[in-house]
Amino acid sequence: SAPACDPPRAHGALHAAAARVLADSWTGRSTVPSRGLYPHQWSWDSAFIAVGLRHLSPLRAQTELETLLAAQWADGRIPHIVFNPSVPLGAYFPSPDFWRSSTAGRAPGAPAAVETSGLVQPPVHALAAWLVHCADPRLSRARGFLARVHPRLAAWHRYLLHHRDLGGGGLAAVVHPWEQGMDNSPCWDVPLARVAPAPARSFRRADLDHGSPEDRPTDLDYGRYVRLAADYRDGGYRDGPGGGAGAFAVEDPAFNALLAASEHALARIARELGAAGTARHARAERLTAALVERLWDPARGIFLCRDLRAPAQAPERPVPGPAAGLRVSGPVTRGHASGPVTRGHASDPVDRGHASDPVAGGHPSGPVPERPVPGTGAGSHGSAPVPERQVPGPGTGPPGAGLVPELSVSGLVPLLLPGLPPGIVAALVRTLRGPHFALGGATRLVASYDLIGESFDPHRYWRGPAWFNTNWLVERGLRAHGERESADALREAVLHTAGATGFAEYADPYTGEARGAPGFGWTAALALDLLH
Ligand code: 9YW
Repeated sequence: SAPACDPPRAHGALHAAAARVLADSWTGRSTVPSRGLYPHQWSWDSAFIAVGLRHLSPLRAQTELETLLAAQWADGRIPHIVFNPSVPLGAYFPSPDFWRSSTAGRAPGAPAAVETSGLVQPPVHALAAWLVHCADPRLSRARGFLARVHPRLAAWHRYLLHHRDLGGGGLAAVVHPWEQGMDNSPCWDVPLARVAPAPARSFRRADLDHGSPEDRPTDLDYGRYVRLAADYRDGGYRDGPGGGAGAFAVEDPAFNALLAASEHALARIARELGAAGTARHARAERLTAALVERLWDPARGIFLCRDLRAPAQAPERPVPGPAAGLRVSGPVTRGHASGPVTRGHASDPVDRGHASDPVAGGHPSGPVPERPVPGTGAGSHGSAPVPERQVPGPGTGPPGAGLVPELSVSGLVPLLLPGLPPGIVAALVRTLRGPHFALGGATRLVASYDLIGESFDPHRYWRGPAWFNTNWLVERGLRAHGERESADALREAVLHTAGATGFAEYADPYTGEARGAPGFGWTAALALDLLH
């Protein structure tokens, strides 16, 4: 049955205002992130938006995800943008004539009936589908919602784990900064520097019609985004040898943590459908183990990105200690780091701590993993938490081979995962409160990037501003690990700032001042979710 939809009285106005943003952004089948800046359907935006919409209309929330999934490619990828044919071509760049999905993407099976991009975005969808189901299980069952989305979500995860395990260590890699969703994060500065930018005069940035240039990525960034996307397109959007991706390949902590969280959610979905979800939970734990093995930096107390294309030679000069901010890459490791990793425990619910979401237990079964994750002890059933020290990277010097020494909110998002070793949870919480993020001290919201990092900029997109989706994820992580006071404070800060900024796209992490587009979809949706 549907949950109570009465918002707390004090937040009644906020609830109504958020609902208005979502109503104004609804196109009939899906929700735009922003009418002006982003007038189509975006993949991870839709997932977050569905999480909020479920409190207003479970039917609209289901439709939101169904519309996105209808644009899935035959190889399983969920495209990062689904274009609305009634929006003029010039309203957003790159438009369908750039992506040419229905022709250039024929090999991986792009749909013919709808134009999409050929990139992906973080896999929040199974988590969103489960939460949407939980808002009104009766409606969900009556419409066969989970039965219809389950095979598509399973194919999506299969795509990521098979076609995108470019490092061979059991994690999915992104081949473009737009795929990870934090476009101009300082984490990409070194990997992107190897990409020859497309000439600025070869494209027109529609985003600058809506946002001020100092809040947005630079022209040089865009030149590189365009080059990478065009190369991928010209290789027919094929992954692996012979495909167009190549210059940029990064394993990102948030992307993979969301995949693991979504595997846990898929296990619950399978169970609701009468199957067991055990294999899915086990896979989520293997992903968690691979995250720890490949991306955890014990010295910095945060997960880092791994640059799979970092040059193989040793650094030429001494490498600075933690947080010194110099960007020096160590020798690349293409394969997985050595040493077996024990699987973590598999029974913790993704959504524990949220009283409104029914929590399914972890017994599951579901499809057998199509391929064991190398180096993670696949097939065994160990129940010990993932060991913390089997991590590339010495305690005080450079991070491990290929790890990018930039502290981003992405490295905090794995807090979401139930199977993280307690020592890592404690270290992440310390990092959140310490000088790099100062949560509860100088800031009330989690910044997108290291407050004392040399690339920090409180206004420039993913180089410092606080974003609402990542704050929602960190809030959930804090709550899942029993950090109730911090979670409550963060929740209040998100609600306050969302309301005070008119649901801005992002905000100055110190002052809470609105930046970017107003009336932003996921800001309104996730504020609504936090009200429940
Ligand atoms: C782009 C829509 C998207 C988000 C991304 C954000 C930005 C730029 O806007 O991407 O042109 O796709 O970085 O996370 O999904 O809101």
